[in-house]
Amino acid sequence: RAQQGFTVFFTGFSGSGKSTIANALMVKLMEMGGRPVTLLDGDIVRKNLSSELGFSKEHRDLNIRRIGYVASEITKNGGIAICAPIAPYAATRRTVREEIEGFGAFVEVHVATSLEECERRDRKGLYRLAREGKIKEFTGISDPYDAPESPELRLETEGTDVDFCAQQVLLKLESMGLI
Ligand code: GGZ
Repeated sequence: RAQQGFTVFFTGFSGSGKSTIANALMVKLMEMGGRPVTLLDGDIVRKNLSSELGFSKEHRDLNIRRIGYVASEITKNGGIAICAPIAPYAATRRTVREEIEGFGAFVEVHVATSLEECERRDRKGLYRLAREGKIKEFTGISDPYDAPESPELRLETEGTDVDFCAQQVLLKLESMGLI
């Protein structure tokens, strides 16, 4: 019997390392062969699928619902979807989970890099702009983030490298019987 499809859904602050870990995971899953792997990264989705959306609650929810829909189709067809948006609202993540669990597994991974650490790194200079009020509704600074209460996996990224984090996800997928 063909293995069921699944979605790995990363959530965390801007600059937490979601994209980097998601990319490393994608490479590892592709190397294993078998099922097609699709990465729905925050930036890529915002450019190609949600280009008209901003960062109000309504627009973020719509963005996440779109990602969830695409991931559910991939999961339904037996593929692997990797999503990496901030997805700040717990209720919206739950909706997406329910939609996807109708077709396969939903693996929520909290990239738990603290806000302090994300702001200290400030790789893109966005936190500074948010502190200066030049970016409004910035997650963690002037907009909410509901930390997941019971994700399938929580990654503590501080002091660990990307490869180790991606490996933790693979181990979780193995323990769930998905790979
Ligand atoms: C949060 C923002 C904002 C605001 C622009 N709040 O580090 P980045 O740059 O590449 O990741 C962030 C990205 C967030 O988009 P998502 O689609 O993942 O968000 S959500 O799930 O809430 O829909 C950041 C950039 O967009 N960015 N303005 N106000 N992040």
